[in-house]
Amino acid sequence: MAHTTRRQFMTKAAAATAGIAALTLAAPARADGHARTHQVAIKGFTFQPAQLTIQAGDTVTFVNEDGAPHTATANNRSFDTGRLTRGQSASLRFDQPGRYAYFCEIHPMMKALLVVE
Ligand SMILES: [Cu+2]
Repeated sequence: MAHTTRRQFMTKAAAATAGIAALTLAAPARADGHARTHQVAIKGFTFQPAQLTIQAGDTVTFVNEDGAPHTATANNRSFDTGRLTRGQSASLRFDQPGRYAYFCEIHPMMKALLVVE
């Protein structure tokens, strides 16, 4: 069992404004009850994998393995891990299908894509 910490990164009002329920813990999980947790490593100033496809209801844990601080921030601001220093992680659940391009706010050349099916 992975030891992940769930953190609320946006208020419900902010999430509603963004048109998503991705960070609402009360939202239903996948119908089959087998929501998974995926991991994206942030290392070498890259997101690995650079493209990840998950199912709605799944959780993604972003782990910063670099010495430099990073964020994983949606281009449309629908999600944001906030600043992660070395060894820190943030777990976000995605309930709304879509293609979410994201980047690092500190190093905007760092880009990746999350696809929620
Ligand atoms: Cu960065």
